[in-house]
Amino acid sequence: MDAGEYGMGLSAFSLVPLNDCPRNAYYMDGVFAAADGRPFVRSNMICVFERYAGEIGWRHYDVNNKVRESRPKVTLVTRMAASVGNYDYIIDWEFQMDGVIRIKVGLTGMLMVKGTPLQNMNQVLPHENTSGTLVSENVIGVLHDHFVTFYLDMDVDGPVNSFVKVNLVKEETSPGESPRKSYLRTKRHVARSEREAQIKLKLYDPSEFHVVNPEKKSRVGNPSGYKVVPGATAASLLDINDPPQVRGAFTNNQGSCNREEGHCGVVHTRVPSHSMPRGFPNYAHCVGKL
Ligand SMILES: [Cu+2]
Repeated sequence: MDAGEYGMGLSAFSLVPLNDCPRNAYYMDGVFAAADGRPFVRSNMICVFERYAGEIGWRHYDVNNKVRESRPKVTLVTRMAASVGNYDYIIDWEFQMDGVIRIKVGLTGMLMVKGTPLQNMNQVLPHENTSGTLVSENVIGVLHDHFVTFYLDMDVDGPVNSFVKVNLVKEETSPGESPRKSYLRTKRHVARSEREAQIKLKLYDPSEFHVVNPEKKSRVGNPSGYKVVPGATAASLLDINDPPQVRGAFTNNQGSCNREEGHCGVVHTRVPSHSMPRGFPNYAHCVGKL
């Protein structure tokens, strides 16, 4: 939507102090370009705040030595809200003290609905496709999906970054080798092409996705990098040649990298329309540069 017909940034409007963000938030204005190129300001476009939600940042209890330590979790949050038609997208970037960066997309506003003569679900004929469920008399919440995509230029410790798929695989022991039948090991694969960097998530073929700088090593020789962790994701069920799918081909995979443009990454989230998300259950994450 950022570069599409609506414009996520252009659809962003002023936040409501105290209601959209907590009372310790600092608000920042946004500068936009009008159709004639002139700049104009919208106030309170982004809020920045520290969140202390009573959660644990780190803790450990050493049973043997009876040593107990705990750190509170304090997170720096930046938030904006884009009102695109009937929907309001709330986009949070969270920066944790342990280095984790979390992107959350919340969806609120008004439901996507259509009118119907139906007043109760008991009036639906056995094989009738209503394209959703009644949310009120004569109103159907229409089944559809939202895919949210992010592009990030990671530049981890410099511009020379690699995208690494770390596949978790099952190894089987030889007969008599061990009472164990199987164990886990990792297989690293550095993507050499955009095609190799495409991600299709599979529950029984799990992978981690790392963006590393192979030229910057830690004291013990590991490359510096970030792990990209997909949140709630969904694959498109449409036929790959269906016109909406051709137009939205970025949903063919759950992640990808673009070598020429020097950035990469999508992982999508799907939001069924008639079940309004509570809070921020839907996450989108990003992958970095090849
Ligand atoms: Cu929708």
